[in-house]
Amino acid sequence: MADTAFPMLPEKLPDLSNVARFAPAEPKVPERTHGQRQKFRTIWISDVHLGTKGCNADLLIDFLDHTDSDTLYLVGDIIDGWRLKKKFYWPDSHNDIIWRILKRAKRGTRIVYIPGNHDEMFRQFTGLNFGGVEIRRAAFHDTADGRRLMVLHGDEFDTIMLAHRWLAFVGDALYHLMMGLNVWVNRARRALDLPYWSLSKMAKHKVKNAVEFISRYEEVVARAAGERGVDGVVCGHIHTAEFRNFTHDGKRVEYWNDGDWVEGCNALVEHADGRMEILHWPDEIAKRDPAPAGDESPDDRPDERVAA
Ligand SMILES: [Mn+2]
Repeated sequence: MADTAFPMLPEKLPDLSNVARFAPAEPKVPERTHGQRQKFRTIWISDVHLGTKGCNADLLIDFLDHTDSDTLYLVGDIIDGWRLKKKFYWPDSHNDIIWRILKRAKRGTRIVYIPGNHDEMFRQFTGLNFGGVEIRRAAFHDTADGRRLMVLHGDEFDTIMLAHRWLAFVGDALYHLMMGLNVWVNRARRALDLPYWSLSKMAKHKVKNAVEFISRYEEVVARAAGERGVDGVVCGHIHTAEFRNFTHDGKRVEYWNDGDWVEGCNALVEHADGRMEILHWPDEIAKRDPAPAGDESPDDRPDERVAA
């Protein structure tokens, strides 16, 4: 019976049955029912990378419990099938996220899932609807103030797929290491009568390339949107939340990247009037009013005081 539900699932895939055939069990982390949810017209999130240790599941659960929207776009790399194929890692909190997304669909949120390159195995289901989740290759979104935005993951615009921001940081650490190493390399070269050769210069060049890659990626995506005649584009993929204005044939083209839930913990939202905003969720948590007395007041938690 189970197989007939997903007849096209290739056998080589990791067992995603607990994701696909989601059981209506209660989540491990109960949904917060108190307090008002922040209501948006639209929410875009991407690059969650469920199935990896890097995924910031707790923050995303907090986000999902404090927000609501008419439409939710899942802009790709929600589940990291690449990693799951190598090693199955699926803590309860990751299931809790799937549970919350499907619960939203049941509550009436329109959910559009655009698989990315890490969850490309779901692309074969393009056009289908699973539990209220529409699977699309790309989508067009009309904002409340009449702008038409193209929504896609964005991996179709890079060829090397190594544009993640952490690469720049790894590059930076390597650069410093190499600056130290450079001294010794050139001392040795001098002793051997060889000309000076800059190891650090080469490393610096690589870091600069990573930064240039992001900038070039944004231009390429915006140009593609301009060529399609839309007012803007929403994408993810490079783990760098950003808003930029471009011009194509004298017409304004907006570039929006909704960031990620690995390092940035960003979501892109559209307010009721069409105004869009990139949220950095840790900042939103910090802005929150302290919990009402009696609910989570420290006096009620002697254990924590001892621990502190
Ligand atoms: Mn990606």
